[in-house]
Parts: sequence; C-alpha cells; structure tokens
Amino acid sequence: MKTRAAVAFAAQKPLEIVELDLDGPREGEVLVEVKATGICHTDAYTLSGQDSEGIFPSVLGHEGAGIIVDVGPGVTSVKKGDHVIPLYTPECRECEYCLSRKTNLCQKIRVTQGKGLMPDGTPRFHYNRQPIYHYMGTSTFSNFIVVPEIAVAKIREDAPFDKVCYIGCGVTTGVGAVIWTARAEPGCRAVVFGLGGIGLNVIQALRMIGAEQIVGVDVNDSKKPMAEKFGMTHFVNPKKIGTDIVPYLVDLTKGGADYTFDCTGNVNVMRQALECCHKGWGQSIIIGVAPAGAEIQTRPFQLVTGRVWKGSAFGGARGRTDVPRIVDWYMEGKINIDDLITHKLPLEQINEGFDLMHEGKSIRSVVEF
Ligand code: NAD
Ligand code: AHE
Ligand code: ZN
Ligand code: ZN
Repeated sequence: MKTRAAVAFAAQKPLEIVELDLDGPREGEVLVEVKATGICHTDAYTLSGQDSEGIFPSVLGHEGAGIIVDVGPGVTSVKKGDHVIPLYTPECRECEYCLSRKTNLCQKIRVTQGKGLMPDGTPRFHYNRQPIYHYMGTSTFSNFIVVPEIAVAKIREDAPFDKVCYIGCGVTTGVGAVIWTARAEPGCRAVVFGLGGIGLNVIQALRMIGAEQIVGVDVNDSKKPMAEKFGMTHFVNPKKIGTDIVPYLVDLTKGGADYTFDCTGNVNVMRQALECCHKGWGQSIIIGVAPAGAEIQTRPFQLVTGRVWKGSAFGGARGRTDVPRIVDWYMEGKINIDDLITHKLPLEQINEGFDLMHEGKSIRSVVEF
C-alpha cells in the first residue's frame, strides 16, 4: 500500500512529505493508521545528526496514537479496530529484562530497532524501490506504520488521538520519572531543569504526589507562566541570578533537593542537577538525551557522600501495562495534557513544528493526519 510520510532524507535537512510504499504486516506485526503524532525534542536531536543511532533516510516520530487496520499472522493480543499507542519501549513480557521486574527496557527487538529495521531484519518502507528506515521502532511521522504487536499499547476508544499521542513519549517520560524512577514521596523538595515538553510533565507529577517545593530552572523566561500553572513553586533563570547556580539552589531548597531532574540533555546542567541534591540522600534523574560523544562529570565525592545519579527512559514505564493507565488518568482529569499542546499542524507543516521548538515558542506541537 501507499502512505503519506514526512521523510528525513538527510541530517539537518527539512523533512520532505512524500508517498512511500509500505509492505503489509508480517508474522507478529500490525498495521496502524496513525491519527496524530507529537514532535519530541528527541526527533530534533536525531535530525540534527548528533544521534549515534541516527539513520537516514528514515521516517522519524515516536509519539503517536492511532487505530489498528490490519494484523499479520499469529497476532493474538490486539485486533483490527483497536485504538493503540505505538511503543518505542516495547513490553514482550518474556525476555530476561521484562521478567526481571527491575527495568522497563524490554530488549526483545532492541537490536533491529536501533538499526531502523523490523525484527526480521527488513524495512517495510520503500521510496523509488530504495529502503527507507524505521525510527525507534515507531516512525509516527507516517500516516500508516507497521509495528510488532509487542510495541503497541491498547487504549480506551473514547480517548482523543490528538491529545493522548503525547502519552507515547513526553507525558509518560515526565510523569513516570517521578513516580516510577524516582519514586518521589509527598513533602519532598525537587528541582526540575528544563521546562519544556518533558519538564512540565515532571512538574505536574510532582504536584500530583504532593511535593512540598517544586523549583523550575530554565534559560527561557517565557516558560515560567505555564510551569506555574502546572505546579512550579519557584522559578530560576540561571542567566539572571548573578551567582553560581548550585549553591543558589542548595540554599533555596534548604540544604539541597531530595530529587532533581535533568530535562535539557545538556551535560553541564546534568552536573548541576546532581550537585544541588541533598547530601546523604538526594537523587538526580537524567532524562535529557545528550549528543553522541558527550560525557557527564562530577567529583566522585558527590556520590560518596550519598547523592545518587540515575537515568530514566520512557519514565520507567512498562508500555503495555502503564500507558493505558496514564490514558485513564488523563480521561479522569488527573493529568493535564490539553494545555501543553500549544500548536496543531497538518503533516505538510511539520517542519514548522521543529522551528517552533527550536525557537522555544512551543511546548508540544501535534501533527494530525
Ligand atoms: P524541549 O525543547 O521542549 O525543552 C527543553 C527545555 O530546556 C527548554 O525549555 C529550554 O529552554 C530548556 N533549556 C535548554 N538549555 C537549558 C539550560 N542550559 N538550562 C536550563 N534550561 C535549559 O524538549 P523536551 O521535548 O522537553 O525534551 C527534553 C529532553 O528530554 C531532550 O534532551 C529529549 O531528547 C529528552 N527526552 C528523553 C526521554 C527519555 O526517555 N529519557 C524522553 C523524551 C525526551
Ligand atoms: N539513540 C540515542 C539514545 C536516545 C535515547 O536515550 N532514547 C531514549 C528515549 S528518548 C525519547 O524521546 C531511550 O528510550 N533510551 C533507551 C534505549 O534503549 O534507547 C543515542 O544517544 O544513541
Ligand atoms: Zn520523545
Ligand atoms: Zn521484553
């Protein structure tokens, strides 16, 4: 069949809207009609050429929602007509990682996923008979996609696609980092670096669990009003305090934060986030994705004296289990997604969504097919 898609033919070039050939679903795979997709900073990061796993030409996008329109042989857990969110972190429930109960990082298809291929080692997209590679096992910048059944979460049918697509990455990443990775407790003090599409979800989860203090740090003052609406209690613009940010934040949090979250992808910020944690117990959670080759640094003394550095992918969420629950939380009014979707665009204008992100003018742009 044919599918309309925004293709990344090369790094640092605008996406091009073209019609691709798409092969049907094979054993264990499903065909999904993507109804809406968010644009996450990670898409921009890969398009920038800084992702060591970036492959071109490819169809980017990993924050989608849609409907299953066909299933391949052997598919048992979902059926035609099911509403789903594609998962860049699948959940097979049988690999060593899934069975460990210690991680959400299912490894069943990770190797082929990182090569832009389906689990059988072939791509489903072609353009002029040349392969077009998949991205993060999802490629939601295409109107139709083929994904393994273990990489879709079935969701309720009354959930609006143009909102819950954001649960495919940003919402789950931010909310999950607080409740599953950090396991932050009521009364805690937290600092969130980067008040974008991820950081604001960290903030709303901190408010949800009853944090005492939620400090937001961003170099862009225009992020302040939205962050306040979502629960931020104190705003800090590092460019404007006129002093070293680490002691400033330690003082503001009365001795250091119980939890800090890096939602910038900047390794210098990651160091600040660790070092403003409370001595003895503060935990710093790295969410941001740093460019290939970048490395984090600190004095080991920071860890010896009890601070903990942790990372979080997809908020520690187990996709097929937790994503439908987060959709329920949204539908029950427990989390706010609507206000974070600042822009809606047709596929033809997808590059404007990237521009808005780079200019710091959007929180989330959502593309509707
Ligand atoms: P975004 O562009 O919406 O937000 C980033 C924010 O950080 C912006 O508000 C920007 O002004 C701010 N910022 C940039 N440099 C800063 C600095 N030095 N100090 C303070 N603030 C600064 O991006 P996003 O979609 O929220 O993504 C944030 C990061 O999280 C990216 O690196 C992205 O790749 C990553 N990410 C990781 C996961 C995961 O599973 N680990 C999932 C989604 C996104
Ligand atoms: N390919 C990148 C890694 C990027 C990365 O860390 N991705 C996150 C999700 S970001 C979503 O917006 C993730 O899930 N990581 C776990 C994994 O297995 O990739 C690089 O730097 O090489
Ligand atoms: Zn993302
Ligand atoms: Zn698994």
